[in-house]
Amino acid sequence: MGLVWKRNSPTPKILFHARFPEYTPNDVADPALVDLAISRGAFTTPGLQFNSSLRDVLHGFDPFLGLGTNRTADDSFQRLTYGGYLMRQGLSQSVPTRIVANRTMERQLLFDISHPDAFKNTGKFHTALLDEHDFALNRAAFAENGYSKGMFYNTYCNARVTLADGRVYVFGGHDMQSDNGLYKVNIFDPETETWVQRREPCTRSNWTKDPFGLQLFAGNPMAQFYPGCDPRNQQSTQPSESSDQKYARWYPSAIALPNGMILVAGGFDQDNSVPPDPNRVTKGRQNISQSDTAFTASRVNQVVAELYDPKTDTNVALENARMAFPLYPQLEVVQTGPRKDDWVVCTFDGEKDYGTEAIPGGAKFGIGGGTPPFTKGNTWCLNVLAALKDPNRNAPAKNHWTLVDTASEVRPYCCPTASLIEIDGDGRTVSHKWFMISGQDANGDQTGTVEVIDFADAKPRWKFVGNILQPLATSKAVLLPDGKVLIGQGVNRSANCNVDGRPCTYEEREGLHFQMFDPLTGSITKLAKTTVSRGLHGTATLLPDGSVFFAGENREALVRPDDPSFPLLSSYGGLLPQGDPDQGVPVGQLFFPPYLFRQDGSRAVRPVITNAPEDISYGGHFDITVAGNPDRISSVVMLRSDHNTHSLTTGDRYVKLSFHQKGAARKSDIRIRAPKLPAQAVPGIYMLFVLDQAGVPSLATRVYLQ
Ligand SMILES: [Cu+2]
Repeated sequence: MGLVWKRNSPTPKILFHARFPEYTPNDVADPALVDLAISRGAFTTPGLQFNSSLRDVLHGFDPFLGLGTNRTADDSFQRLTYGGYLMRQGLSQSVPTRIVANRTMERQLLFDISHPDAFKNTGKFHTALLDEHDFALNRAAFAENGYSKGMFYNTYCNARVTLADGRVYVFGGHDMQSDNGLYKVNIFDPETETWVQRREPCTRSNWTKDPFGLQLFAGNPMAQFYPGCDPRNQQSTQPSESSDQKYARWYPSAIALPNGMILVAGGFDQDNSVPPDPNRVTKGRQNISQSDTAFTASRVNQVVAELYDPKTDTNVALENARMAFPLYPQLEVVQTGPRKDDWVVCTFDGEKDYGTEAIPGGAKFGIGGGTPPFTKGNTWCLNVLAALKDPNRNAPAKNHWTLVDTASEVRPYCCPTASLIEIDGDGRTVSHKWFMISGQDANGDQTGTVEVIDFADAKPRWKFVGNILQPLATSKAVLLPDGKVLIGQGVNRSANCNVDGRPCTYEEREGLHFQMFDPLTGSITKLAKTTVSRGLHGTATLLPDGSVFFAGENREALVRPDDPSFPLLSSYGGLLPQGDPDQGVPVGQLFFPPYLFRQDGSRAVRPVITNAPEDISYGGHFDITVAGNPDRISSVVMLRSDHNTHSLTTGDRYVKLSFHQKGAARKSDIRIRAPKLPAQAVPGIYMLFVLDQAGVPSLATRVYLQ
């Protein structure tokens, strides 16, 4: 999720993406059929929710009980829209929910945080206790934002970036069998609250016309696809158009560049060498036929970065600047000199020598693929503009990359970063620190270490800073206006989650304690804890009021299996333990950082920005007015907050600005030096905060930097 701002609205909304943004739960698991045989319902029955859509027991196919014909594992959604490939993980991680009212909602939503119902709640702390009434409390603050607003693709696990004009760029995601990447670039426009029009695939439009293929199968029970719409043909699932990227990807990273373009790096795809296996046999969530192994082995790691130009809605592939990365590589824009074009994009875990794997179209590596063994913690920096202007841009090569340093931890995937830059009164960069926080080490075990590199140093080198409270993967790290980093909701489900050998408690495994990291001192402070666990697919974002909103996660993980507040369900024959692992209840939480409180627990009095410009420009200065004595203001910062997922916080940046009191005549005015170069702060929307001497932030005002 991430913030989206309408031009004349003082507060943003939050754009959510989840699995199947182009469908509702009821679109893929027919509620009538769930009602027909409630004990076999696709939504909440243990073990069965992993399958995809119900078809119809009356017509001979039941994917769950095996009562049908010789194609017992088939179901209509998989066959008609997923090309006959198995739908990995089925519906379990997103769709099942016992909240009936939620089943009609699209999986892509716009959350209006200024709606009076947005944060209404009845004070329940266990997600297992939440019911239809709790859901209804906030419903009016959510608007459907998927298929009904022009989203036709399964864009989950994509790359999402706020463009300089405030629109949201969404690239990639999952296609058939969840492991084929998407070529599609989708753009969300906050002004119209719709998606820029793309071609609707026939798989999707046919599903609207003939849901579950009931008419189709009435005529031909053995039909494999809608007429003229074979989903094994890419043009059926992703009809080509000029805005497509050259390479399809899932789990790519993307970052907004100083020139207004977007760089996409990394991501995986399949090479299409393995077709779906019509004789495939599935059992529960496992595919037990041979084809899955072969299919997984056909995975490719996309090594060609691409540039998206929002002015032309097209992409340029940098064939000349190849580099292999693990899933969701961390990216950072770095200034290299005093001129506008002096910048590079630095990365993490790019490989030094991938030799024979340097094949056109992608470097291949083994089954699983999520944590390639060849990563080294390398920080390579790409001269994007040089690669773009290179006359040999279309010739496969590994040029335009410079190795800066190698960190001591590897941290592939799920390691958040924090980017802090300070600019002096002359517009020079005083420091530009990039932190790597926890994640995974070279053995794939969780680590709690923090390392930093300062790109403003003459020779930037990674340095060890300290440790967070415990080794964690998938932590969410949120930059705050006081320059500290709120860390929360990482998990460590390994046996040795405690470094001291004690058995792990539930709290420790699920990382329920929040913690504050201070980049200035390297210290960590333990904060309040939550009762809601969020792993890989949880996300977090700073709000303009200085609080932090946490949301999301695989729905199956949202209710702890041993939750003591939920009774044993005898209706399932005692199959369920206390708690209900099957009951994904979508729930968000707000965290109020310590700076919002006084020592005695009362709310801190906040400095107030009474006037600030809407637009600011590079190289100049701008004035704001604060209430009261401007001497109380100790810092002025701009925060860029991008759309984050999988703990990737690429694109977020804390920009500390130089300022002075304007003069005796205008006592409440503060004059602020704007960033000098787009490499210090890329063009676009920022939250501007002032902080008083106690470190209490104002509410943010939105500024457009261009
Ligand atoms: Cu994912």
